[in-house]
Amino acid sequence: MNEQTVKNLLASFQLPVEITGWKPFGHGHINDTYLVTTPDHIPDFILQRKNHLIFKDVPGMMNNIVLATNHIRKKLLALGEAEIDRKVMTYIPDPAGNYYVKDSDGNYWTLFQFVRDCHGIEEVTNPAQAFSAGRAFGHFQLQLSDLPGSLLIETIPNFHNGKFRLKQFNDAIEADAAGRVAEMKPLIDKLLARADEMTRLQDWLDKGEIPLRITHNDTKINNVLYDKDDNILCIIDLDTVMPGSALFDFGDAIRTLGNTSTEDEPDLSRIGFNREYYKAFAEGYLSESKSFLTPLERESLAFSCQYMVWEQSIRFFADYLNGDTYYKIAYPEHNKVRTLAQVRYLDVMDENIEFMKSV
Ligand code: GN1
Ligand code: MG
Repeated sequence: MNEQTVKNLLASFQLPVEITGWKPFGHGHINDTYLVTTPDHIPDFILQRKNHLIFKDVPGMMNNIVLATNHIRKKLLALGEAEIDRKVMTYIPDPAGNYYVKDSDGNYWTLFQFVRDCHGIEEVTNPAQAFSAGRAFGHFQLQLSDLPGSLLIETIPNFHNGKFRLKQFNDAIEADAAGRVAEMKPLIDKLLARADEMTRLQDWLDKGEIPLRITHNDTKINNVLYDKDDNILCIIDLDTVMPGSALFDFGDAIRTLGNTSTEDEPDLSRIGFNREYYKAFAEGYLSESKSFLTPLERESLAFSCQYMVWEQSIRFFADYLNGDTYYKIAYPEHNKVRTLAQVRYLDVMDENIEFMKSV
């Protein structure tokens, strides 16, 4: 991206500030994100190119985000909270009221305020952080629990639908586009063997045995922002805020936070399950969500973690088999390494499942 592009984009948003610089920002696998700095940093901004090959309805997605953030903002105002612009994301509309601008190449760009004096964490390092992450995601679900789901679209249809993900995985095996199936056969069979068990969650949703709620759907720990004293500020990365199951959020958070290493750790011996963080996260989450969770949801929290790791395994795996068309990769075998790391984590989780249920 060059200076003129940045200036043109900011001009389209009619942002009345001088800019002092910009640089790539964050670790997203899907969008392109830039930090745009201003003279006194009050505030700085994030300019983000949304990947419209993945998010096929960017205006619909932005409508979801604006509905959700306005809903939260109204609640914060009613509570008389201070510094609301640090407690919910603030997106900037263009003069016509659109929360995106389209460039001459057909790319969609969005702009939001950078939350000042905040930090995210890539890896939890103590139980207190895990507890507050649980509270943060539980609270986010609670804040959105009275926003009618019918107002929101599915920004990526069937995003955490296990039956749909299984079909994509089977399609990738069938097509064998990158000629990688033979090499991976034992691991493919291992994951397929658990398909019935894992697609139970979607059965419950299909039958209405667990409710659709408005959920975040990408609850990695680095999507929570904290202030300098580690108080929760807000939840970011709202692209996948849409109707979903509360279990998706719980399970996906444990997918990253319960892992003693990263989702793409090449040394499998470093992948373990952190019981202490699991327990702390669950306690934080339940402290916010107990008023709305149903008994089946509560009973299935431990299972949801296995489900989300299985789902992520087959998502990374399908992308590897397809020849790396979805996730950004840092090196050629990255999706294979990610898959192996997720499968190892699933094994480790299985060893801890009785403990997880007991919590
Ligand atoms: C993607 O881009 P990022 O890091 O926010 C993906 C998530 C995956 C995650 C794996 C829209 O999220 O679902 O869990 O990578 N987002 C989308 O790290 O597919
Ligand atoms: Mg994301």
